[in-house]
Amino acid sequence: MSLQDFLSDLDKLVQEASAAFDAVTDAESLEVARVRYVGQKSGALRDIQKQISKIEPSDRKAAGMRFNESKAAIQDAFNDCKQRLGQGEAAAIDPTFDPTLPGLRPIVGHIHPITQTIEHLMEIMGRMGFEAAEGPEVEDPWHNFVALNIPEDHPARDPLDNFYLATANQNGVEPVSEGNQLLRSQTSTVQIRVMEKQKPPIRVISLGRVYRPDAPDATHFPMFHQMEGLFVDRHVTMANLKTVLRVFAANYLGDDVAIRFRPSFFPFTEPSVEVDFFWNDAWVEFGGAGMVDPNVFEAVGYDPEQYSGFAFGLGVERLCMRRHGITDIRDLYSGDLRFLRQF
Ligand code: FA5
Repeated sequence: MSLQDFLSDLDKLVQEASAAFDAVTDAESLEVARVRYVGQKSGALRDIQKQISKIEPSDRKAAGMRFNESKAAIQDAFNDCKQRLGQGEAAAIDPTFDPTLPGLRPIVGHIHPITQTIEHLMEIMGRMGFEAAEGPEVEDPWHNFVALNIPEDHPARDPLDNFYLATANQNGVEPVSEGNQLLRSQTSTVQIRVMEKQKPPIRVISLGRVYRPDAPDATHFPMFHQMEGLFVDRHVTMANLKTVLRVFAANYLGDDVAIRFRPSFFPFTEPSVEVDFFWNDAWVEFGGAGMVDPNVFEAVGYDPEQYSGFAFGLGVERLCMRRHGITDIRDLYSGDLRFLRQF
């Protein structure tokens, strides 16, 4: 093939391709023109490139240079056409792409409502000077019962009311006994752990999981969270307890909340009370509280003649549900993202 013929074919192709891209009116005709002229597999440019090998070797360099110029010109015509259609790269990839449609919201994970509640409660109590303390979820009977003034024959230690851990020896699994370790049934265990390590004054809260073999219903779950508070110093009174809980409730639920104590019994506090908050026209029980029993102080080596203190334990799920208007505790643990994404 002569160089002359090759160059005139090349010029014709540039003219033809430019005219074709000029005539394009929509994404579909753009795609047809693209395949025809710049297509990698069988486009016209590709075909003409193959002719270079048939030209006299001395003319091939010139042919190659002109080919590259023509290729750039056709590519420019194609790019101009794409821009003219206002569809950019995406149109060439997918002619059905409509850049004016709203995008898809990316799925971003977020913090579980109970974790959010825990962070909020820590923040409120932190402002009143309560530091966070932690204890293990697998506990021994000393911290879960004995040091909390719950003696060996107390019904609260019944295996039917607790998740005792089974132990095994070479003969197999041994029967569960009340001396075994257990999943803690209350965060009051952390009171003991803190007092064993620190001397008064003490002002701590502990937020964590507890476990009880309660049948699940709208307000009960076998695993739930408690917020334990402990304040020990000289001359601490029940009035201090009520003030701290009222300030807490006002911060968490709002200024219009009222607080009520009802007489109750817990082995580790004397006197003991149930704590109710009045909010949105109803009294709701949130937990228990009281003045630390002298027997508990003795178990951790504090002198009950010198020190007094209060303690409270509130249900975190109950607080979260009340604030957000959640009516069934099971929703929090169903793993249903349609529910969880609301918080
Ligand atoms: C206690 O657990 C005491 N340790 C509280 C306490 C601490 C008293 C310090 C005195 C001093 P009680 O068993 O009542 O108390 O539980 C406290 C709160 O936990 C309840 O009021 C309730 O809000 C929540 N709760 C109890 N059982 C469940 C459950 N199965 N599911 C969800 N929340 C629960």
